[in-house]
Amino acid sequence: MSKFLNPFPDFGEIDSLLSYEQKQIQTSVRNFVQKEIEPLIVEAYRNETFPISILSKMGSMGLMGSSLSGYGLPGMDTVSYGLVMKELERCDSGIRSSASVQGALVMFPIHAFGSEEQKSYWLPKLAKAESIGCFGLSESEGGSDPGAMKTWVQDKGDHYLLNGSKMWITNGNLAEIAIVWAKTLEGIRGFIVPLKLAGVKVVKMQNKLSLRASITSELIFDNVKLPKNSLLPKTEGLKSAFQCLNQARFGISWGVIGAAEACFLEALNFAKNRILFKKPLSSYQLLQRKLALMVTRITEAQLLVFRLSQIKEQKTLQPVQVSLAKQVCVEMALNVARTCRDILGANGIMDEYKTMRHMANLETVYTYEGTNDIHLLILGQEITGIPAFS
Ligand code: TGC
Ligand code: FAD
Repeated sequence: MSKFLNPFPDFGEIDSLLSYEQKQIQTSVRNFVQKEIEPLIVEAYRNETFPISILSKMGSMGLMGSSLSGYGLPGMDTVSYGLVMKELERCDSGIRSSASVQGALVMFPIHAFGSEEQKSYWLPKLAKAESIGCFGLSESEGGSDPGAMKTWVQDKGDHYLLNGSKMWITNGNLAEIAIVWAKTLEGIRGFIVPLKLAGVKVVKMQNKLSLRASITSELIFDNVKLPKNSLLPKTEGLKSAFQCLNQARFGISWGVIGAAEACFLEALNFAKNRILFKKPLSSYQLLQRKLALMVTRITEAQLLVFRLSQIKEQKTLQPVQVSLAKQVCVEMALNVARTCRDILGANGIMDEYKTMRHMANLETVYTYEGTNDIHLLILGQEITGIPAFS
């Protein structure tokens, strides 16, 4: 077999750029996923449940908030963090989502905007997955425009009063706390909301046709009395919420490449073994064109995220570069998954093959964390200087 396909497409020779430690991290996460998560994923997807037993194992492996440091956190470098996301999403986008939300959307805001007391209490627990968190930004009336949110918090002197609702919240029914973004007299702020408080209702959203191995919930807040220490004191408007999204969007850009590689390898293997018109399917020009284009697109994405990781490591990565990566990588992965589904023929619609599960998941990934359109509009604004959102 060509050295480039042993075992995954590596025409950019990215592997040769990885340090010994980065390769060790990738291998140990891949082995963990294959042994502990792959055997559970099809059942979880069929039953629309999350395989909860894996959370504490992910915690003990340092996969929660792995790029954060201090408070006993792993402090992984940017490429290692990307490789973790990629290996998780090679199995299922819902599995990567659980770690993205816990790390980038719950631990990151506590780390970046929390008080010393909040950080030292919550970060070690969340890192070990002894406690699970969720992130409540989107509401039912237009997730792309979070500034139009209706959820609000009033300062009542000795406590805060929270009212409103959040929709499409990953990990909601698994979570002990939610990072809730709400309007206040001083603008939008973030709060750590314990979901056991009186007046909080968490409702599982059922019958999704995508990201089924992930829990998605609605959070309803009816006159919830929040203690004063719930406020994340350093949050300043929507931009603090967007800073969390930058972290998660970056991880998604790496993650979806894992899903694309998984689909590609499944389709390649199928095409090599499928005999049609007396020859292997892979011997036909039309097939080879599809395979060649997919490897090309995957390689472009691999090179892009590696380069942006170097820039992130230098702490100069701009949000617009993250938008570019999220848009390019997710669109690539979705197109690869659709092409692979086609190559598998009728078999491709069965869950014995992973490709259609990835394809359906990627429809969610295309939409959440800023839709593909929103990221193109962010790029358009950067290029022209004209915001076209409204
Ligand atoms: P706009 O006026 O443009 O900005 C408000 C303030 O925020 C600053 N800012 C950013 N700062 C850091 N990083 C970014 N990416 C930033 N984007 C904007 C901006 O400079 C401004 O700062 P200041 O100092 O002037 O106040 O805000 P806008 O309301 O007009 O928003 C524009 C738009 C459309 C780009 C934004 O709303 C957007 O990104 N919409 C998409 C919403 C979204 O991505 N939601 C995701 C919800 S969470 C989720 O989906 C989790 S999925 C779970 C999983 O990962 O599994
Ligand atoms: P809308 O904003 O209504 O957009 C609908 C369509 O309009 C899209 O095609 C969009 O691109 C387009 N559009 C929007 N604005 C413009 C414009 N100005 N110009 C042109 N076209 C435009 N949110 C959280 O806060 N926390 C979570 O944990 C979370 N998890 C999620 C899990 C799942 C499974 C899903 C599906 C979503 C999740 N979300 C979460 C919500 C997600 O972030 C939103 O779905 C997303 O931001 C898009 O919002 P919307 O669905 O309301 O679509």
